[in-house]
Amino acid sequence: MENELKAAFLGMKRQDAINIVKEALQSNGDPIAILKVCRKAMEAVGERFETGEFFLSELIYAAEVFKAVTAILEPHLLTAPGEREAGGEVVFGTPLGDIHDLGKNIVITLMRSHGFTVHDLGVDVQPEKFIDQLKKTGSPILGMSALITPAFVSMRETISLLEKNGLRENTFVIIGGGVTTEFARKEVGADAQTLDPTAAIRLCREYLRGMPAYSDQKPNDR
Ligand code: B12
Repeated sequence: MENELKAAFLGMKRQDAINIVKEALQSNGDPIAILKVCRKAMEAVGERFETGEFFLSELIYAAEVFKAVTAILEPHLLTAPGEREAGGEVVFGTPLGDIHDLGKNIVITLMRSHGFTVHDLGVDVQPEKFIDQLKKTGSPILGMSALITPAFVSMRETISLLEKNGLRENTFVIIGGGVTTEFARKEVGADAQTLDPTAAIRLCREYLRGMPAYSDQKPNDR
C-alpha cells in the first residue's frame, strides 16, 4: 500500500489515492498508520519540490489530494462521543510566517474527538494573538504547528512573550509539524515535540493529570 500511495501522490492521481485509502480501510488497515503513509508521501512531494522537479502548483495539488484522503480517513480516526474522556482547553495555531495547516487541522480534529476543547487560531498567527487567547480562555496548553524553518523564530518569540506575561510556568507548550525535532524543541523552549497526534494527546493528558484541577480524575478515566 505504501508504495502505491506514494506513487499516487507523486503522480498527482487523486482518485487513485482515494481508492487505495478506501481499500486499505476495507481490509481493516489502521487509520493512524494510513495517515502516516500519507504524510510520508507528502514528504516525498516536498523532496521533489526541493530538487526543483516539482513546482508550487504540485504542492498545491498534493495538498488537495491529501485533503481528499483525509476526508475519507477522518470518520475512522474519530472517537465515538460515548468513549470521550474529559480533556483540557488548548490554544492552537500555525505561527507567524507559516501558512501550512493540513497537519494542524488533523491534530485538532483528533484532540477534539478525544474530549479537548481546542481554540484554533488558524495560520500565520502573531505571537500576541496566542498570548491574548491564552489569557482570555485560561487554557493550560499551547500547541503550535510549524512546517517551515522561519516559523522557529516566531515560536521562540511566542514563548518569550509567554514568559514576559508571567504565563510560561503554567502553560504546557507542545510543538509539532514536519520540520520540528527534539533539537528544535530545545531551541524554541517548548516542553514537548512530536509528529504523532496520538502521542500529542497522551502528552497533554499526562500534563493535565499533574495539575490540581485535573488530577482528581479516576485512573480509568485516563
Ligand atoms: C502541502 C505543502 C504546502 C502547501 C500547504 C497547504 C496547506 N493548506 O497546508 C502550500 C502549497 C500552500 C505550501 C506552501 C509553501 N511551502 Co510547503 N509543503 C507542503 C508539503 C509538500 C506537505 C506538508 C503537509 O501538509 N504534510 C502533511 C501533514 C499531515 O504533515 P505535518 O504537517 O507534518 O503534520 C503531521 C505531524 O507533523 C503532526 N503535527 C502537525 N502539526 C502539529 C502540531 C502539534 C502541536 C503536534 C503535537 C503535532 C503536529 O501531525 C500531523 C499528523 O501526521 C511539505 C513537504 C513536507 N516535507 O512536509 C512542503 C514544505 C513544508 N513546504 C516548503 C516550502 C519551502 C513552502 C513555501 C515557502 C514554497 C514557496 N516558495 O512559496 C510555501 C510556504 C508559504 C508559507 N509562508 O508558509 C518546504 C519547507 C522547507 C523549510 N525547511 O523551511 C517543505 C518542507 C518542502 C521542501 N522539502 O522544500 N506548501
